[in-house]
Amino acid sequence: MTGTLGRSELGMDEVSYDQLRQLVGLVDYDESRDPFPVNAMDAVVFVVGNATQTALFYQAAFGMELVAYSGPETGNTDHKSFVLKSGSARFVIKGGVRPGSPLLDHHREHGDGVVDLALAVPDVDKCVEHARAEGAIILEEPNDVTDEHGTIRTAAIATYGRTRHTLVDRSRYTGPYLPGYVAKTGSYRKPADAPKRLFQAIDHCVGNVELGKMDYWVDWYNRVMGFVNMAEFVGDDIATEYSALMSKVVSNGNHRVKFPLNEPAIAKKKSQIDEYLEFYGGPGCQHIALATNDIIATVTAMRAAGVEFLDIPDSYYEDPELRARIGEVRVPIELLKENAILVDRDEDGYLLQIFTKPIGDRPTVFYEMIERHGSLGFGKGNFKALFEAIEREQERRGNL
Ligand code: TYF
Ligand code: FE
Repeated sequence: MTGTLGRSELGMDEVSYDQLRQLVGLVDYDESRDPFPVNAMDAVVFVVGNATQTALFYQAAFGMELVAYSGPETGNTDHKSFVLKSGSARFVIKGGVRPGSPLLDHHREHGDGVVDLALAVPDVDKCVEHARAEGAIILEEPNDVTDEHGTIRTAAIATYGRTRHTLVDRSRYTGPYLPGYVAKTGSYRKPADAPKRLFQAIDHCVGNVELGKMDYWVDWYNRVMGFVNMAEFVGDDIATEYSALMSKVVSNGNHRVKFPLNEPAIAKKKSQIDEYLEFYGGPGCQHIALATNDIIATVTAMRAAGVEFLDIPDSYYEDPELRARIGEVRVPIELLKENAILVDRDEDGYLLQIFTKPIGDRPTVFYEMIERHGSLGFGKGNFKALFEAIEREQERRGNL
């Protein structure tokens, strides 16, 4: 049920509703009683040390398409900003130009990272009024921004760390991104045999918060944004046994937007979440999961471009218990093994997933590629193998 949501709000101009349902695991829900209706992610906004080169990385290694730009040539003397798309997913990459740019201060403190998980909403004012009543920090009051392409209404609220949620209503706007941006295609040329896209949508964005703060932020998303708790979580048991983290997942009503939240747990080893908090300089976005309908093609192209993924030991694939539990999946298990792709099955179906190593200089942000076939989960059956693989990397960095 799409309710009153329009095509573009759901990202349907690029990817159909039925495709999205499969890709990110949508469920039906009654939108009429939602105090804070959210349509989709509008964009993931990054601040990086070199936006010019990072924008090339996302074109060459993630197959994204450059669509818009703002910078000194367009009258924005403070920073450069590149807008990239893949299906319904939009990334915005910003880097400071002038030495006095606030983005450079942010980068000095946090390194490359996510500053904004922007949300497409049908009614910015309704969301802000609800958020205010629930005590959220309003960073930017609702306001219209207009140019020759129409009007965008935006506002912004603060979430964990220095991360924000900008709320965007672009229903009266036809420009390439926001006022101040010009349409731009890159000089990058992808290989002739490259797939059309390597991913179609953003599946989930994960936040790392401080020890003891996970439940605070789960409650915050419940109250401020009307998000619901999803079934999957990493509790005390898994935390002490092998993960050294606790995790719960909140999502909007139809699961289009899903935010897992992690906190470190006291365990035998130093938590990967503590490593993140130390190197990011506080809470922030840890990983973004990108939905693909052909994970083999996606991973093949990304590997060819030099992206490194976590190594998974052969024993994972040779485990007879895994083989029995997984049954038949789209890809032969030998091919999964060759590519280090993980597989999990639950009552609704199965999923294939793989994780990159941290993509920047600091051991902070990484990516997950996910191919869903009915499963609405996050790969609970893989947590042990995954966390062991992450810890091996942590050890190689000298941070375990
Ligand atoms: O998003 C998830 O829940 C999965 C598993 O530090 C996961 O991708 C959870 C925590 C973590 C890394 C991966
Ligand atoms: Fe994930």
